[in-house]
Amino acid sequence: MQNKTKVTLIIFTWNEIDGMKVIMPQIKKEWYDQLIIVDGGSTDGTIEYAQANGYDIFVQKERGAGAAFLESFEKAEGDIIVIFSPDGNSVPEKIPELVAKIKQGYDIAIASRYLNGARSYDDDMVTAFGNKLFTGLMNILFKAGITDTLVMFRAYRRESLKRLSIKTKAVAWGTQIMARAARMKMKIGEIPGDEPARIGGVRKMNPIKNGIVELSMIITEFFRPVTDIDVGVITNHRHCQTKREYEILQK
Ligand SMILES: Nc1nc2c(ncn2[C@@H]2O[C@H](COP(=O)(O)OP(=O)(O)OP(=O)(O)O)[C@@H](O)[C@H]2O)c(=O)[nH]1
Ligand SMILES: [Mg+2]
Repeated sequence: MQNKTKVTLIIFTWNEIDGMKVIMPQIKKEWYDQLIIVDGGSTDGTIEYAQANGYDIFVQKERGAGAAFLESFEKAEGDIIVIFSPDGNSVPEKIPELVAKIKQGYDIAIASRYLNGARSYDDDMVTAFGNKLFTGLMNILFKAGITDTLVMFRAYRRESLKRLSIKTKAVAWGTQIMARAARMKMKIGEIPGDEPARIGGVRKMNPIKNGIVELSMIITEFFRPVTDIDVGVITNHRHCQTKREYEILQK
């Protein structure tokens, strides 16, 4: 049997019926091997729409975007995992581009809204400033070398993601991933990806509340002592067996 790289597409929904109707038909079946929709408890027909169209949807047991990630990650069988939002903010055609980036050897591929002329049509002054601030912090504190730390539209090599031992149920789950991946010197790549405006529904994200959670996640991860998460098999397929080796890698 051929060893084909499998792709799991994970879609986050929470009352996104308007976006779903427009975006889901644009997602081509040949782009993925497994599609999982994780729902936050929609009451607007999102669940019924998904079921009527044969999509595999489940309602998360615990609250929080981080819980949505953890519960869907548990079900993911693919070698490559793509996280997608069907609210209009993620461009479906970028899915195969992100997958291709992982196949090139990256552990994480980001659809950056600020790379090479890409832009967000959903940003306001507060979110534009927040993105700059948090990306700057990630680059200074973790040497992440990226242009967009907050976008959820990313692809991951599953084995690399597993090594990060993500446990948080909070909204800043993506930041915990970036901080740990950068600290481990994982190979993080980006492609430019415009963020079109949201289609219908309401924004779930509260910029101020989220900002506080994101900031505390960055600080917590920065001061987290070196543990077994950081040592062990380090990315780029390099091995790092001791804390000392890990510290050398950080320099
Ligand atoms: N399953 C699940 N999905 C969620 C949750 N919170 C948000 N989502 C979905 O995740 C995607 C991204 O949501 P957010 O990152 O919170 O941002 P947003 O509400 O889209 O806000 P804007 O993009 O700024 O308009 C959307 O498809 C949401 O419906 C949650 O707790 N559980
Ligand atoms: Mg959105």
